[in-house]
Amino acid sequence: MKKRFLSLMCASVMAVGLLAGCGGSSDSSSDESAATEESATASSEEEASADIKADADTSDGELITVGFAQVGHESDWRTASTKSAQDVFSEENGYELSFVDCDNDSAAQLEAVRSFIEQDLDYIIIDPIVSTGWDTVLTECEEAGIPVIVIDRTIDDSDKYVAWVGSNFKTEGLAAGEWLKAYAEEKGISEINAVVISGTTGASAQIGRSEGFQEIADREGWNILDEQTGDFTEDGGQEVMENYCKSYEGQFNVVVCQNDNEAFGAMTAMDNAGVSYGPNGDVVLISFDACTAGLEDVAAEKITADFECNPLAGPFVDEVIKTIESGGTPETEVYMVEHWFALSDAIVDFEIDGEAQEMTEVTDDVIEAQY
Ligand code: GYE
Repeated sequence: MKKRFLSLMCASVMAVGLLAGCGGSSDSSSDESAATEESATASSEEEASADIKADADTSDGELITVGFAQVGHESDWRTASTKSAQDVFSEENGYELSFVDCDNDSAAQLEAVRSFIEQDLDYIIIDPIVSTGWDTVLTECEEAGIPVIVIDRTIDDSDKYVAWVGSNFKTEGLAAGEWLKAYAEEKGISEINAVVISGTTGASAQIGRSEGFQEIADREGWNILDEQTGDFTEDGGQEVMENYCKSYEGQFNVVVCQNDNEAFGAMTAMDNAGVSYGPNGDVVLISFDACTAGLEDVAAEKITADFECNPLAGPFVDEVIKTIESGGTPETEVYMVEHWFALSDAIVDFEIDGEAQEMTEVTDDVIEAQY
């Protein structure tokens, strides 16, 4: 089951999804043969960790060790994501989880991954704060023979990981844009003047949502007055919105927040500035994530539409690991299922790239079932 035996060659092959025969296995004879291909450094590392692993290597009930370098704790979404991983990677389920909250600090995240390598863990899960700057440390993971699974945000400058589980952020941005177009038509809103509060700059969730919405804005000739980052936090959303309320007073009729927590902050700022929002207000308020508190604000006629991003990746990562453990080939890309939410009056027909979208009406049951 240990990843130490994975040769460099096998690790590269896994990155392109041809895992068969190279993945983790509890068969110690195949472990031995692969181990012969390892470098001298890897062999001495193996010796160094032999004591620690001795028990685990010989017992059937050994735990699979997993390190998770989590982005931080900036949002409700993030809390749900962390809980999903902690629920799945429990001792009860055969795992030992090393969890690191990187507090939105990319340097701390690289350090966390390196500490997992030093601890010689079986698997490393990364939710990359930003999408670039990864190839060196992923090469180190590969050299150590540790399979990396990326969740949520993407890594765009390296392919040295076995699988990614997450969402299509550009589709979420396109959904918000196409919905707004249809909604504005239905409500007779003839001109769109939008301000955008974006997520953490350089996070693929920010990049995709911005790109998707911008694509529709460009096509429709909407006016985007400004786009500033709120870092996916409530405080950040409030601060940016306070500035917008001053700088663009009376000029905007749409506010796009790239997550619910930013929307919570933006609402406080608009309340303080006397700006009305929601389905009955002067400003259309669009949000992403659709966490429980976000949907409560849809139900309370504050957020006009909320575009879901599903944080419950844990079971899918478990599946990837189980597949590798049994010598199989995991799916290299797993997309989470997501929904677009509004109250009935704001449910409109729209398409993304010619594909009709279904919207979900927010009811008590829907809120109850959310994370
Ligand atoms: O939208 C936001 C969180 O990466 C999709 O990160 C995730 C985003 C999510 O902070 O709430």
